[in-house]
Amino acid sequence: MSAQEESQIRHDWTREQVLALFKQPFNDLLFNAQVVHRRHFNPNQVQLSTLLSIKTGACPEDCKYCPQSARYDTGLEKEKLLEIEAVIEAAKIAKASGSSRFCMGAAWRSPHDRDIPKVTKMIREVKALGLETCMTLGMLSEKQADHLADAGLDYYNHNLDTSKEFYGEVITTRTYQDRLETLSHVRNAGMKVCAGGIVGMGEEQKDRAGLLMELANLPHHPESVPINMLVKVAGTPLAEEQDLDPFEFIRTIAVARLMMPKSYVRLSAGREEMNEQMQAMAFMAGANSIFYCDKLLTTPNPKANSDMQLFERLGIEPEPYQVDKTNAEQEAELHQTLLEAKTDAQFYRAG
Ligand code: SAM
Ligand code: DTB
Ligand code: SF4
Repeated sequence: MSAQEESQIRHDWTREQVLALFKQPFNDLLFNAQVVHRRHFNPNQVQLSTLLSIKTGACPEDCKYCPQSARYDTGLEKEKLLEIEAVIEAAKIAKASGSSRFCMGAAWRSPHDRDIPKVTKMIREVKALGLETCMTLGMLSEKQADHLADAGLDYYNHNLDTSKEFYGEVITTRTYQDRLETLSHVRNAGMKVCAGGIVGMGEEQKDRAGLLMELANLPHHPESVPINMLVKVAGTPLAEEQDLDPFEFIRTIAVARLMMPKSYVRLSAGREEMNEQMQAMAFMAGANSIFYCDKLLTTPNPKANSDMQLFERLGIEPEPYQVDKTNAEQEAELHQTLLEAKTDAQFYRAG
């Protein structure tokens, strides 16, 4: 496939085509991904998102990777929904340390309607500090998505986690279709979509390809694609899973970059176990976002100062956040992207 074709916005990938990308020689794959990356992004800037768990543990779902499921004994202290003051305090620290987005996560299957006024207040107050906002609260109804969008939520994170075929090995309490429906409610409500998955759960390459195929074949690519390396937590069913070959992880990032050229690809959970060379290679492969906080939701993440030292050594700078964009400008951008997606899909089919 030519570099020209690789940079097209496509929504019609077959698994064979995705596997062919995975199977390129490593140097070719990295080079192609870097070329596509440079077409759409400054290669020396990385977006910083800070995570906060606003409601921890005791989750009724059975996701086999997750330390927060009530079904596994991981020794986690459960907590109620945080008070607004604690959230604002954490957001101020995130902003002061240079983060541009504040992501709030809750260990819920889905929010109760009674929680919506509390989380919409959090959105408004965090936005007022001049930060982009993201939430991940589980499945959303259409109405709940509309409420979050009305409060000004910029991104909603909801991961597909893995391929359709492997999904049942990992989660049984909600379906793949449930996840796709939540993503569609988020998109229809006008929010940006953050959707990705986890690798290293014992899945095969065809499942990693299947995950990326599902994401790229959505009607509109997620603006943000987190690629998490499984964090193995004692007490979860996946605690003893075998390590994934680090080069296969880098390949997954590079293929995500090729398939979703304009999306931010986030080098997400799992950085604590990666050395600096591996993280640098992930940036080379097209990752351009990280979680920048000492703790993810419940597990450790590299310290902010060690991330800044790495950036310094690599000549990378944090991506600045343009807070002055009006809603109308953002809507015009989204409209333009939708138009381009449609034109590109037509072009590709015609070619
Ligand atoms: N409860 C909500 C849900 O699952 O939709 C939101 C929070 S949940 C913790 C968000 C995502 O974190 C999961 O979909 C999964 O992709 C990721 N995650 C959770 N535990 C992880 C682990 N041990 N390693 C890597 N990623 C993990
Ligand atoms: C995502 O894709 N990764 C983040 C975020 N979305 C919410 C969560 C990672 C969690 C890792 C395990 C933990 O710290 O509990
Ligand atoms: Fe609950 Fe989310 Fe963890 Fe699944 S990933 S157990 S839904 S907190």
